[in-house]
Amino acid sequence: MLQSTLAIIKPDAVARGLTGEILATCQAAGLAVAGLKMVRLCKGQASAFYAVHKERPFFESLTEYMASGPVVCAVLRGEDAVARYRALMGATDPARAEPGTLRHAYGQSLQANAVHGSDAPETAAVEIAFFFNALEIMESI
Ligand code: 3AN
Repeated sequence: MLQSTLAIIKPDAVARGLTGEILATCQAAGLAVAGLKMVRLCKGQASAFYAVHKERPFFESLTEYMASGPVVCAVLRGEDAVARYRALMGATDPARAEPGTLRHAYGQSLQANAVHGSDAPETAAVEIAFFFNALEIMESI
C-alpha cells in the first residue's frame, strides 16, 4: 500500500553534515521525498512533538536535545513506507542496530540516534501535519 511517513534528521546528524547522505540513502531504498524542510524547534515544540513520551525519564533530556539545533524533516513516500523506513532506520539504540541501517551508520547514542521515523500510519498522519501544511506536500512524486 502506498504510504507516507515522517522522517526527521536529528540535530546531531544535521550538525555533522549528514543530511544529504541520509536523504540519498532513503531515495536509494525506494522512498521518494514528497516534502522537505529544515526547522529549529523550541523546547515547547519539541515537547509537543514527543508528548507521548512525557512520563519517560528521558523526556527532559530528549526534548532539550531535539531543540539543540536545526532538524531536517522529510515526508517519505512509497509502498509500505512506514515499515520500510523503520527497517532502514534500525533499532533505537545504535549499538543494537543492524549493519546497513541508518542508526548503525550514523547514530551516536540511544538519544542522539540520528533519525526519527513514524511508528504507524496513524502516527505518520499526525506527525506529518505537525510539520507540513498541504501545500508543502507533493501529491505525486
Ligand atoms: P524510536 O525512535 O526508535 O521509535 P522511541 O519512540 O522509543 O524510539 O523513543 C523516541 C526517542 O527517544 C528515540 N529516538 C531516542 O532519541 C530517545 N530515547 C528512547 N529511549 C531512550 C533512552 N532510554 N534514553 C535516552 N533517550 C531515549
